[in-house]
Amino acid sequence: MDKEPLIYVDGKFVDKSKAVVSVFDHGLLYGDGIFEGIRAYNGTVFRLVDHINRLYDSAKSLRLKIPLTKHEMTEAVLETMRKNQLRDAYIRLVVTRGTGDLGVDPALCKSPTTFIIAEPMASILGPREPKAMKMIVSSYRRDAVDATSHQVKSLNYMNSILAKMEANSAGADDAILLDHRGFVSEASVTNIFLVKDGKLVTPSSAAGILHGITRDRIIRLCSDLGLEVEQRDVTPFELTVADEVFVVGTKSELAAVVTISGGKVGTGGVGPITKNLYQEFSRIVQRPEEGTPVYEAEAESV
Ligand code: PXG
Repeated sequence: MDKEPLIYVDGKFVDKSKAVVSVFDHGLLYGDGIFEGIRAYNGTVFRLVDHINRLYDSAKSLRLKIPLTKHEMTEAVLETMRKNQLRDAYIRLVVTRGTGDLGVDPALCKSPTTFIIAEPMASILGPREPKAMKMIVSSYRRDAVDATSHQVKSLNYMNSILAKMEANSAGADDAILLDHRGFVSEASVTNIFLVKDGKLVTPSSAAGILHGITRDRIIRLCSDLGLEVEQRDVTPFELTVADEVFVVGTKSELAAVVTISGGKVGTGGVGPITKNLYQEFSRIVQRPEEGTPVYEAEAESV
């Protein structure tokens, strides 16, 4: 049998078939935990520092005490990449509240469970065109900022899952969610941008969005390219009259939205600004200075 992938579980590397957590883990019983989805491109973990900082912010907001320092967590991620000899990968880093009893009280959980999975994954970015997606506007509203807000990257994804199922039933690729006020928030696992008259607009944190690391990098890219980006409330009307709409996230990278609830976005094809940002972003992710090197020889040469 081929060698199994190695998974980091609470400080040890174990075979995939033996990587398990307790049925009493509150991450499973109550969704009480946090995670990060991270990508590595050609031996560099893209914006690892940002992901680690966001993880610790999520932990702080839930008063979850991660038993590792940021430095130790960074090393654990890099070591998981090395143990599996990966260069282009998707990394899932999860910290749960740990095992407790059959009650919701986190105070009864002894210590957090940490696991890290790294799997080979090639980028879909390239010199040509982004993927074209058909979206719907979900009938489910994004969780409110004073509820299970997506500003915390928690293990509670039911809101996104319901929207995704609705998209599946409608034959669409994904769903855009509105916030409780009726403004556009984000898609199930991506942040959203629209282009109108050469300017970009993206929902601000008032809409309860996750502060996406890809979103952040795209905003900086736009500023480098001299493109204006407004972060503010976005109405559903604005989506219907946008010239271009695109979504961004670690796993999906950058994808064009060509229809929304059956209506064409702009001319119904991939717009020029979306295409340009996609091509620029495909170059950015390959740069060593955009992340943390996995292998020593590369660390020395940077
Ligand atoms: N919004 C939400 C709600 C997310 O979960 C993003 C935006 C994009 O953020 P980043 O930092 O990745 O640019 C996410 C991303 C997946 C997957 O399979 C992605 C996420 C969570 C779960 C699954 O693509 N998070």
